[in-house]
Amino acid sequence: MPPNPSADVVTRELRGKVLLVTIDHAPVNALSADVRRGLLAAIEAADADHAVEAVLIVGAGRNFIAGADIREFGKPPVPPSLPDVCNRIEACTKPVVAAIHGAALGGGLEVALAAHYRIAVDGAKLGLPEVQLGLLPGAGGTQRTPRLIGAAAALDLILSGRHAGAKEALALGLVDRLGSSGDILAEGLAYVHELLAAHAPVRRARDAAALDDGAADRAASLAAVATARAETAKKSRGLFSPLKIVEAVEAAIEQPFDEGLRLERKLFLQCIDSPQRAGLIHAFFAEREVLKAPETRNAKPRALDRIGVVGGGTMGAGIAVAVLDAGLPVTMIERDDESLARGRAHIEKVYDGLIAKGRLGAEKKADIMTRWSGSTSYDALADTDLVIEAVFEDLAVKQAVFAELDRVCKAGAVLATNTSYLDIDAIAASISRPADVIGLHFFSPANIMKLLEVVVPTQVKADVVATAFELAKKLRKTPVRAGVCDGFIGNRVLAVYRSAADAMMEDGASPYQIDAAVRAFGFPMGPFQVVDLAGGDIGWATRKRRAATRNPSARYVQIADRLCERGWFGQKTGRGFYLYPEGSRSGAPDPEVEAIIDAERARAGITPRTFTDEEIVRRYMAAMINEGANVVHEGIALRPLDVDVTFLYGYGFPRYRGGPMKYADTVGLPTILADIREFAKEDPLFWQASPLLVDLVERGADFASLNHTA
Ligand code: 3H9
Repeated sequence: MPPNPSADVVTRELRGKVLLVTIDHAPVNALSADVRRGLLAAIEAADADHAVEAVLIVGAGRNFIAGADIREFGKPPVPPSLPDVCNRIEACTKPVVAAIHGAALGGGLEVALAAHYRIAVDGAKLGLPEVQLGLLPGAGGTQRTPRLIGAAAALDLILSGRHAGAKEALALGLVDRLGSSGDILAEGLAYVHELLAAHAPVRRARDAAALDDGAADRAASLAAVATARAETAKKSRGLFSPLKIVEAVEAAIEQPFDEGLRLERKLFLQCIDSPQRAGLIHAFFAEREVLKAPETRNAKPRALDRIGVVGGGTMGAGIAVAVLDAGLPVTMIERDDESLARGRAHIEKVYDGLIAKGRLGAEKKADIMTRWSGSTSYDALADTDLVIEAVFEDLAVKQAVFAELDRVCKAGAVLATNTSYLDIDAIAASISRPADVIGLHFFSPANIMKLLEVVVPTQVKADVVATAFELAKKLRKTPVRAGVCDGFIGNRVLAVYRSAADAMMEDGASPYQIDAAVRAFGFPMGPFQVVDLAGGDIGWATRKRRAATRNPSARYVQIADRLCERGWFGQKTGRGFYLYPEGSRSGAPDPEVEAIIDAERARAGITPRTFTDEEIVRRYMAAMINEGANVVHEGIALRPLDVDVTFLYGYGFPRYRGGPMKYADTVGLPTILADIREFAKEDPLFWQASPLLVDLVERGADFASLNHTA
């Protein structure tokens, strides 16, 4: 007999009158072709076997079923399709019960909804998260869910993609029973026996009554659809699948079940074909791949029980909040009592904000603050396992802090700097234990932003890197491994596309047009809005510091300097590139800024020209991609996907485009290279094609080909 791989991943065992069907496909029981075949065969066998009176489906390991096998999307489909498998489960002539523990997500929940009865235990997570992958539930989820729990609840679940726990699933009507113990098999078998004893009939979600034909029910359901459609059109700017979800759920109300399924299939295939699906699924795998830096495999993290933070400014306080939120104690060091009090006040302000919004109780805040301690003496850090320095961005100042840490910290303590661009090798080399020094580059506000660049200097030990990744996990941050250079991955690439934006501004595009074009691409803000939010003075200080080392032949646009000279630093001063009347956070275009830009163009001898929005995006993206390629080429980023995750999590890159390098592959690298060569005719010094980009184009390869596991 030919080998039957489904036999390994879906096992069948007759337990008395019950056919126990176990899906055992590590790591998460995804519904690969073998699993689908195995499930289908199991139901066929149950129907054909007189000894079987009911079927129980369970998942082995930590989950029921995590959903369709995401790795199969974009490849030629392999039968049987999941909708066919679900329909076959539902059509089974004997009661089929799904016993759910862990994840029952996407296609996993759809399998459960096709079963006739469902039981879930504590810790179960039920949801239809397809929307997060640019999809809609494509195996009956848009048709069975509203029939079981009503249109409004189904729309909420499917459009948000959120997970419901077992209790909520029971309340919603997604499951029929809660198991009282954690033993899913025992709970499932007991439930099946109870159903058999009660002669419970086969009961199909396609016939369920939540969308009754009654006129009132129908009107309420259609109203829920109308509301969802209006909200979705407003909220999911640029996303393809949410409105398709609304359309599919509407069909569940208005059309017979089989018609609805047909529409769902059609819409699902449209989603599968959309570049958004490819971008979102790339993001899903990339954010898991970044966790696999080589050091995390080869070394064990050190202890992380007590954390120190040096500096109580915006960054230090934000980092301290992130640490406190992770349930860890934090010791903050400041130079004097006043600064320390300010540091504590910064932290309290974050929690007071949550209290004001009703998201935190005063008692909880008090409880959290018991884990905070402060001191003006470095000696208070003697016991800490890891210290993060977040003081003024100046090498000498930081080296002085590290000298103190070297003096007081216990052997084996990890000494981290939050510098955004300084040479961490130089910081490490200045103390007696360079192997314990690492960069932890948080993004502001540090308690909110998910990105953590783990900057790996040359002398650092592998277990220190592994500790940094462990810290990221505890803080629920997304770590990206970066090498030491000016700006690491993110800020280095940012500096280049900011220059491209400045050049376009001086050449004739208004900052408002550039921002609008970048927003239309999918970023939440354009580059000049970002300057106004962060504070123009920060970049100005950096530009002044670098003036002496700047290549005198490189183009330097002075418009931002002109604004800063007037004290227009952005939101905090009420004006920057935009005007912010009365503390408003959304700026209005400023004719005076436009006049300054005109004057600067005249000073530079530039005759302004027009740019289309498309031209703006092409230049902006070409600059970002080219520098991203350089960062990979130099080994600053391990792979293109590390650049992608940096931009998705730290710079507002639209997730549905997967990140700049994924986007480059979508457009085609020859097109990007041709653009760069075209732009180089105007400014050959700035537009130098990255050797990696040239090499990939010559080989007919793409960035994805470099995304192997590090
Ligand atoms: C769908 O179902 C479409 C249908 O409606 C219609 C079809 C016609 N496939 O996250 P973890 C891998 S769309 C393949 O670290 P955790 C993951 O890459 C799907 N692989 O574990 C990782 O691999 P590696 C709807 C998958 O315990 C490993 O499993 N479902 C899948 O932190 C462990 O993952 C979803 O969107 C998959 N579906 O969290 C659910 N899922 O070890 C997506 C995971 O090589 N999954 N992997 O890096 C999740 O949300 C989480 O993985 C889960 C476990 C909560 C299940």
